[in-house]
Amino acid sequence: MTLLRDLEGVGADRFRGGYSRHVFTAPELELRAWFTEQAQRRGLDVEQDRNGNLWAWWGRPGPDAVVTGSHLDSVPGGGAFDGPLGVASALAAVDRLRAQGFRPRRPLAVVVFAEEEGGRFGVACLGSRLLTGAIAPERALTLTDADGVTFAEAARRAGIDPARVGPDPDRLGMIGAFVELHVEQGRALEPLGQPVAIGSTIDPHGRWRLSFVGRGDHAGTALMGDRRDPMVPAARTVLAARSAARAGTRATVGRLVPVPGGTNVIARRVDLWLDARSASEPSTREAVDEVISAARLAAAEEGCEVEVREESFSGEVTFDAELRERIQRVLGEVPVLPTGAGHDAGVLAAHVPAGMLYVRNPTGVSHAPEEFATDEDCAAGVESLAAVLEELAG
Ligand code: HGY
Ligand code: MN
Ligand code: MN
Repeated sequence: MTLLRDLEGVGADRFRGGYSRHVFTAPELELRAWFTEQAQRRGLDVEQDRNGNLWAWWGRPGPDAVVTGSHLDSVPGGGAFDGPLGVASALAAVDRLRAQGFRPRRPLAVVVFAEEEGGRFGVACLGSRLLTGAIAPERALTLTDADGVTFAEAARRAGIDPARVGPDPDRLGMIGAFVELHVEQGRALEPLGQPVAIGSTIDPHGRWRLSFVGRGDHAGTALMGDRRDPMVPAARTVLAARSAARAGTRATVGRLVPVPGGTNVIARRVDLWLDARSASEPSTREAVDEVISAARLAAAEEGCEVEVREESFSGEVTFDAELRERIQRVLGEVPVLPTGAGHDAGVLAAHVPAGMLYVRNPTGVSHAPEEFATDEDCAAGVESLAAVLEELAG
């Protein structure tokens, strides 16, 4: 997709592969500047809200606005499409509508939400959670990144007044409908031979941090029987996540950080993060409880302490039925898909009519460089999004 090609290379991560574009870091700020320039070139008025989300308005901001967009930040080593495809497609849809001589009869906005992945400060959908009051500003402001920089400090450097961070009911109240286009994550459309789908639900999902504390020592001199090595219960917890993931539940440890992390050093502390999801909250929590019990047993058997903290949890989301039917009428017979991936649309869905469009990903892979969508399918996504926006704002 032409607009996406503008972003190639920005935040390329030579060590991890893919892209690392974390909120308010140089690459993401570069993408924000790109978005602002592209939106202004289209005559849209761009503003940054109190929480660092960008809003590009076609027409004066006002009630009953039709809003689309997504995010520009990525996971570490992420793909090129997760987030930016929704933003670029929204700009391309504006082009298409303007070329048709369309003039919205309701305010229309393209939004870029901040920190959707939680890749820097650990809480997913931070920008939309702040907007909707789903996270307390005090908690958000004190979140820290791997270097100990707080969200407050990073936001301040990005021109945001930390004292104003928090719920924005007036802005939320302006949204009449929100539709997010996103690359498919999983591989349902390829076998169906369809380029575009409509979202139906988002699985309940959460993140837990487990911190194991033992005794640091020399790898070569500490006798095995004397050790309190936190890496051992951490490793058993990773395996427990795999065995707890049954009957459709997904449990993952993708991030594990030993301290100090030396080759010849027995760690004194190991932090790991568990990501758990399934179609129901009870089964998600059941799996998590099983993992946590295994972690506590493993820690005790190794003479280590363990602290468990739920960092975020999102309940099941069912997108607005009326909006979905309206989208369906516009797009005709396209598949309707559930997803295990969280999105800002899922956060907004608790407050405003929200919906999603997915563009086929032939690899099905996401959160990795292999994430992909063909130009033809991206064009089909833009055409679908433009038709939906015309229906909603016309
Ligand atoms: O983790 C997720 O599901 C989303 O990509 N933030
Ligand atoms: Mn993602
Ligand atoms: Mn995403």
